[in-house]
Amino acid sequence: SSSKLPYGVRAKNHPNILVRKLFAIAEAKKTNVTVSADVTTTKELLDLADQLGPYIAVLKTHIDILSDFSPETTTGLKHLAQKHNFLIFEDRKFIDIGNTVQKQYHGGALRISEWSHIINCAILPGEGIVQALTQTATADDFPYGNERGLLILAEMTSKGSLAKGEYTTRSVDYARRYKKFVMGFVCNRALTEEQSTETSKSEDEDFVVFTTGVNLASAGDALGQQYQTPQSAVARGADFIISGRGIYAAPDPVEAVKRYQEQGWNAYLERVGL
Ligand code: BMP
Repeated sequence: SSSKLPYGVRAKNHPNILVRKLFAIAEAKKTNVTVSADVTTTKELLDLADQLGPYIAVLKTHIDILSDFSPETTTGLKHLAQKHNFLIFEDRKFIDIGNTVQKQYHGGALRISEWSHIINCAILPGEGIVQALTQTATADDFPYGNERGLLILAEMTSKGSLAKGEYTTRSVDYARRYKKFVMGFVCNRALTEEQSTETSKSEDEDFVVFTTGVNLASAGDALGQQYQTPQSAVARGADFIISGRGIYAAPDPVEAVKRYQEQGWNAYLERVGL
């Protein structure tokens, strides 16, 4: 399966231009780390992005937790993404009818389509949510064309998560149906062998796996979060490991991100046999 192939090979063959860019960044910077920058002021967010930028492939935001969000927040983020060569992933988890999510994604108060390369959605509403977001991002008048992608939230890390079974299988079905915009999944393992009666794996299929809940120092939190190490996440199929508090809440976040980078990268080299 594609998870045994080096990022560079996957970059070369991939039909999606944003995925090519993502793999190229990983290869160039030797990192598969996504930092989940869950801080609550613009200054903290931009400082973190500037400090950690050299060691990460992707910066994940929850833009609605900032107490002082303004256009300066996203101008700053875009500038730092260019300076350090990383992508931005707004973890908005769209979950509504198609007509609503189109307006939440493109335009609105947060203007997410303008600054976030990667977005995600849950498929609780059914296939229509993926269809609607794909329609917006592939329209002739959509200004950011090939530089945007969608991850389907196919599983969750929290205790008792209901994102399993048929929900997860359907996530794979919809990804296969809307490959033009869907670049992969947020999930806890490789889903490439997931098969339903409706869709089956195609030869050229190469979905990207982002895994959250990565932490070297803790097994979980008091609110149901469940952690694993970079090594175990990558061995189970993560192409990109997402860590929040393990990095930004460490005594020295730069020292911490370098540790996650090294461990995530070594686990990747081991998985692909390099
Ligand atoms: P932390 O590493 O501090 O536990 O943060 C995890 C991040 O990943 C949070 O931003 C959370 O919203 C997100 N996340 C998660 O923890 N589990 C999931 O299943 C999906 C997520 O997006």
